[in-house]
Amino acid sequence: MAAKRGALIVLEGVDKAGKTTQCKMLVQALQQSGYPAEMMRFPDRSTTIGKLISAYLEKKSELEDHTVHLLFSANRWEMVPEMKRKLEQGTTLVVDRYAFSGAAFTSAKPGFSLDWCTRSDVGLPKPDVVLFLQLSPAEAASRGRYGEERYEDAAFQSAVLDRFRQLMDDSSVNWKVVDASGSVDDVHKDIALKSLDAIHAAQTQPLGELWK
Ligand code: 2DT
Repeated sequence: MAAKRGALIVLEGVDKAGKTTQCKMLVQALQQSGYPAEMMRFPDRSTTIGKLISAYLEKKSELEDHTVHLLFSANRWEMVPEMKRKLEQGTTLVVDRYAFSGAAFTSAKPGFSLDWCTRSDVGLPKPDVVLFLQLSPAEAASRGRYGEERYEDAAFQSAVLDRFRQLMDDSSVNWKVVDASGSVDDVHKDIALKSLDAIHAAQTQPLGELWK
């Protein structure tokens, strides 16, 4: 019998919500419970495209806004064969940011519609669940100063949060809101429960296509 497929689990949220910490904790907890799991993150800065994106984020280079949007998207598409292979082999993928960050961040820039921003990601592997780590701007601010990378300022982050809210109105995506204001362990417990539901559901459902 073919192995049961793994689940595609995405964590999204504004900066400082704890996405990366929670992705790592989730992968470790899943592995310890006997579920094959691996972490991925977007942008994946290790590829040729990822290096262009990384230089842009570090403000070492300038890129036209549409161009960088399409590079972020291409950086997801280039990983799709590997993602599908792993999922089919039964590995659950825990992904730190995905197309939702792509659409939310670019559409927070002047002159970009959410519709245009989702187009280049239509048909990507559809997450079995998108966990949105919710944190108010005040709580995010209380976690310390933003870093020095592009987009790391309070006004832009609040525009991004508005766009995430719009994306969450789309019921074709399985969004689950996680209150990220609690302790790291409490947030982890919530995420782990929601992820196990997604893993079990994925075993009897084919992988979908995003926004299609
Ligand atoms: P981190 O590496 O700290 O997560 O920051 N972004 C990300 C986009 O603008 N478009 C995208 O498609 C993705 C995945 C969010 C990465 C920064 O890049 C932004 C913050």
